[in-house]
Amino acid sequence: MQRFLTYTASLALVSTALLAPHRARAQAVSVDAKAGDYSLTLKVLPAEAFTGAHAEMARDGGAKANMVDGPGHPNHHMVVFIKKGDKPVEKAMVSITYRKVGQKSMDWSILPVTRMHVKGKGLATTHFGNNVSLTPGSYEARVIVNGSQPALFHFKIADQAPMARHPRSPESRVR
Ligand SMILES: [Cu+2]
Repeated sequence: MQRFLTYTASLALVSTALLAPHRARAQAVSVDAKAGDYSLTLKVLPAEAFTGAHAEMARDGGAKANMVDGPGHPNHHMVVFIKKGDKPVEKAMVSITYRKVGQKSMDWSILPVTRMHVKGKGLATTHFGNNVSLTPGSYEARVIVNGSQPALFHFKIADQAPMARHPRSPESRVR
């Protein structure tokens, strides 16, 4: 177990270093919507590291984080920032579902919701979501906060996902 953890941590380091030059080219989505009394901002960013020396995220609750080099090889970080009035919400029951639009299969996927903040930036940067694998296309996401009415978001993922240029592509690793 100890050896496995060390291996995973060093993989995360290597991958962060390899991905870093591509980050500037990766697209960032930011969409606002209301869920009852809550003001939400959905952000879809390049996948973020939760572990290792270059960790950007500090997980502090909720579901397990999807690691950048874990199953599914997530290439994005889909998260929601929540405010009530002007105050960032640091504790909430959040559900996030999403689906690709314009496909035959339109089933909603459930995003396991991790609570995190930006490492070193304090709880005011709290947000909810996870790393996730998204192929290019149009998406909608539905977010419910503490049993609110769902907020509906629409966003697009452009052609170039960061993992597509990764030397160890998902395909080559699976087969
Ligand atoms: Cu995050």
